[in-house]
Amino acid sequence: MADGSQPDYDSKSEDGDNKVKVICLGDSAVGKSKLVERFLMDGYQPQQLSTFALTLFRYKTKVSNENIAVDFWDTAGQERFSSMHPSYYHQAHACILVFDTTRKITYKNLPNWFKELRQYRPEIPCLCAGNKIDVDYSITKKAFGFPKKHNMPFYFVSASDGTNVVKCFRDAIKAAVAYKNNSTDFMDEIMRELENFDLETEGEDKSDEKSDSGLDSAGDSQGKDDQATGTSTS
Ligand SMILES: Nc1nc2c(ncn2[C@@H]2O[C@H](COP(=O)(O)OP(=O)(O)O)[C@@H](O)[C@H]2O)c(=O)[nH]1
Ligand SMILES: [Mg+2]
Repeated sequence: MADGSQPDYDSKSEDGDNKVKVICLGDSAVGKSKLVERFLMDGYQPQQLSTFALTLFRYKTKVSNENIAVDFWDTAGQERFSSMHPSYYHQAHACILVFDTTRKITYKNLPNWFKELRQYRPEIPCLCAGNKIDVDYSITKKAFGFPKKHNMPFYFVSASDGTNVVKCFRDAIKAAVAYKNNSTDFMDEIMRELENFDLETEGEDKSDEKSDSGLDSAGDSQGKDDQATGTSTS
């Protein structure tokens, strides 16, 4: 580490904890860094990986009684170039795909990020977060087709006021640990939990007939490759 090289996530941490790596992906300025900061608040020790201009934040926790050291990786803005250095994906155990609910383009770009993720990490659990809902809470009445289509847990979040941030990151950690420990049904479990989970806002009418948000159309209609990941029955 001191030389700026990457930690090895196959081995245990210095104090014997199981180690997982969680990455955030999405366009520039969607709030990836702020979300990590919000989740960690004061309990983090950022470490600089000079070689790759990346920062990682180590967070110690427990999942089902196992001590876990989680490294959240953050970029130094490389996402501006619409793709990440392969080292960012290397050995990652879970990914949070983030978009900005106030900027459609960041939602439309999700399939591109997802595609790149799958090139490097075909199997890892992926969660989706629509950030900045504090700007306009009515956005949470809209439906977003992309996460549903890929069977990803979806969270409306706000790094500014903290809505759902802990929930989303805890689920990402659980998914990462389950993936590393070769457990199979963790996503089902998270999805089931989410079905009984409501955003704590002044939700008056919860009709089932949410129409898909107009945000969705462009990105999805041309996403032919989306189907590849959809079903695999054999
Ligand atoms: N209103 C609002 N602004 C946010 C929120 N999260 C991030 N921002 C702002 O969005 C900008 C980009 O955030 P940053 O975390 O640097 O984005 P990143 O490039 O994805 O890491 C900053 O000016 C943040 O203050 C949020 O939940 N609500
Ligand atoms: Mg950032």
